[in-house]
Amino acid sequence: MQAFQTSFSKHPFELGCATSSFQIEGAADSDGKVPSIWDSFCQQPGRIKDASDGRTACEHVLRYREDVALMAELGFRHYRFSISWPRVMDAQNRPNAAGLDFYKRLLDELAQHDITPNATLFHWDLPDHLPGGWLNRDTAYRFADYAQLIAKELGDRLPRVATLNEPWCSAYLGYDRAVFAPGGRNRSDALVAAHHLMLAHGLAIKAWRAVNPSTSLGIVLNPELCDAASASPEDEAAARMAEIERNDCFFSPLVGRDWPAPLLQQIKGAEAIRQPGDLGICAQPLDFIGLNYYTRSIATAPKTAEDAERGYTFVPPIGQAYPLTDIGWEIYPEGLSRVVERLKSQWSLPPIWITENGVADNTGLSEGSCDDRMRCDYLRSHLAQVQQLRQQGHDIRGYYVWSLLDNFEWAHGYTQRFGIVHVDYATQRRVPKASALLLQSLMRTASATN
Ligand code: IFM
Repeated sequence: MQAFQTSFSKHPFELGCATSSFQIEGAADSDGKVPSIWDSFCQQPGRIKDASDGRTACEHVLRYREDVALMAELGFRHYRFSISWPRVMDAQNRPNAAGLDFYKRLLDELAQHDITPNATLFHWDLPDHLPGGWLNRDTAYRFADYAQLIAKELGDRLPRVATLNEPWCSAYLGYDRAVFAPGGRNRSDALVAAHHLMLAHGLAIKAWRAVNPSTSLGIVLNPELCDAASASPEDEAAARMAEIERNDCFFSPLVGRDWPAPLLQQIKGAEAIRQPGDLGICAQPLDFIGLNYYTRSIATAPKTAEDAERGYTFVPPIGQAYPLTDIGWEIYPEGLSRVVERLKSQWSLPPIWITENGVADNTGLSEGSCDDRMRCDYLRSHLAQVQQLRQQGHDIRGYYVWSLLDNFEWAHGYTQRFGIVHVDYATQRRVPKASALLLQSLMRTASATN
C-alpha cells in the first residue's frame, strides 16, 4: 500500500489511535477513584490468565503527558479514549472533582498538541457498588446521570462521544460466559444485561443532548462476521443465530425494532424487563456508529448442550487458509469490507468510524527496537480494505488503530500485546514499534498529499 488517500469523500479522514481507561490508566484508587467490577474480578483467583490486574497497568494517569507527546510525535491528530466512570463519581454517585480533573488535564494536553479527542463513556469498568450491575434496570438511569455529568463538565471540549464500547462483550462475556467481569453464567441474564445496556445508551444520549445538543453522539459495536462452516442448512442456521445474538441484539434496539424471536425466547420474564416505551428510548437518532473489527468467526450447528441453548458453536478456521495472530484470531482483512457491506444491507447506518482494528503480535524488543511485522502487514491489509470501501462510496470517516500502547488485555492480563508502542511493564518505558513508524509515515504522506 502506498499513501493512505483521504480524498475519496468530502469529509476529512481521521487516522487515530485508541485506548481504554481500565487497560492503561492504573492509579486504581488514587484521588477518590472507587473500585470497578474489573478491579474486583481481577482479585478472584483464576479469572485472569497471568493473575494480574489493572492497578498499575501503563501508569497513564501519571504519564499522560508523555503519552500525549508520543502520540503527537508519531503524527496522530485523533485519539480515542474512555472515561472511567468509577474515577469521576463516588460511591454515593456524586461527582468526584479530583477524578474529573484528570480528564480536564488530559484534554488540555491533547489540545496543546492539536489532537482531537474522541471519548467513550463506558468501556467496561462499571462502578462495583451499583447493586446488580447491568442486571439492575436502575444502572441504566445511573449511567444517564453519569453521562449528564460528563456533558456538563467536559462536553464543550468533546466533539464526539460514544456511549458504550462493545456492549455484546459486557452482556455476554460478562453474564453468560463468565469470561469477563462480573463473571456470570446465565443465558437469560446476558439478555437482561443487553437490554439494560441499550436502555442506558438511549437514556445517556437523551441526557447528554439536554445539556449539549451539538456534540456528535453514537455508540461503538463489535459486529461479528459469522460464516457457516459448511453449506448445510444446520450450519447456515447456526451462523445466522450467531449473528442474531452478536449483531441484531444491538442493532435492532438502535432502530427501535424488537429483538428477533430466538432472542426473545431466551430471556426469562421478558415483559417485566422490556417495558413499554423502552424501544423508543433505545432508538435515539445517532450521528455516527463506531465499528470494531478484528476477525471473523466460523459457525457450526451446536456441538454441546450449552451451545444448544445459544444455537451455534464457533470452530477454528478450517484448513488454516489464513494465518492466526498470537491470540489465535484469524487474519481475515476481507472481513472488514464484508461486515460493513452486510450491515449496510440490513440496517440504515449513520456515518461509520472504524473505532478499533489491530492485532495481538507479541514480538518483543531486540536491541532496543521492535520489528512487529505481523502487525505492519495486518494494518496495511486492513487499511487497504477501508480505502477500497471509501473508494466504493461507503461513508467511512475514520480508522483508529487498537491500541496506542501494549496494555491490560482483560482476561488475558498482560500476556497479549496489542500496542503499536511497546511497554516494558517493569520500567514503564515506551518504545514505538515498526508499526507505529509505518503509521507515522502514512500520516505524513497523507498530510503532504492533501
Ligand atoms: O482490548 C480490547 C478492547 O478493550 C476492546 N476491543 C477488543 C480489544 C482486543 O481484544
